[in-house]
Amino acid sequence: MKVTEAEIVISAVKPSQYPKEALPEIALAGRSNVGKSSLINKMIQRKGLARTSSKPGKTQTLNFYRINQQFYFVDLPGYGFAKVSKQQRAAWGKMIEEYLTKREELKIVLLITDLRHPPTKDDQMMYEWLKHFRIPVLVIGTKADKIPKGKWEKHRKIAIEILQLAPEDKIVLFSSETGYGKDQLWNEIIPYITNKEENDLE
Ligand SMILES: Nc1nc2c(ncn2[C@@H]2O[C@H](COP(=O)(O)OP(=O)(O)OP(=O)(O)O)[C@@H](O)[C@H]2O)c(=O)[nH]1
Ligand SMILES: [Mg+2]
Repeated sequence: MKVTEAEIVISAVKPSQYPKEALPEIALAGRSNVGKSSLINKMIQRKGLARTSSKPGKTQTLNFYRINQQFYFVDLPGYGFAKVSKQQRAAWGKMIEEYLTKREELKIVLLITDLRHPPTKDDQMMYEWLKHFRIPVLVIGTKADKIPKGKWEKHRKIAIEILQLAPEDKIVLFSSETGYGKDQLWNEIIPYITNKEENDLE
């Protein structure tokens, strides 16, 4: 996919602020600091459009990035970040849950995990939760550049086991550093952002 336009439209904290054009949305969920915002930047080739940080807890709102006037990437705050208060965590949890369970425009969640490490308890809970609500999910193992290629398949298998991945799901390996996995990821998500009727005509 050639990205010609990418812009942040809104940093939302409540549903009344979500965009109203009814374009399809792809949300990114995952542990804090795992590389969600970096993945968006790599996919759209815009360094720094989604703000990233080496410190966890950078993204604190639902950030809607409109791509080619065609769809949105929705960058969610990360979970599992210890340095926020209980109240803050509960508020984020509610904000994310409300978005994920009620947003009709949401087509698929990219669940971003760190390929170097086995998925955490939080990752397991998130995966189960998405499956429970029948929200389509694609698991990404990112930061692949940080481990030798020879170990990738072993790490993928461990993640499949720990998440108890359903037969219909898969794990896409990715690196925001090198761009590895970018084309495969576009191929996976394009069906979710293209208009069904248009497809039928082709
Ligand atoms: N080597 C390498 N570093 C990465 C990769 N993806 C992200 N990083 C680094 O990991 C750190 C966190 O990246 P972010 O994209 O801000 O992570 P996030 O998941 O958006 O974090 P929160 O907004 O806090 O939830 C930054 O220092 C990135 O440069 C990757 O694929 N490879
Ligand atoms: Mg972020």
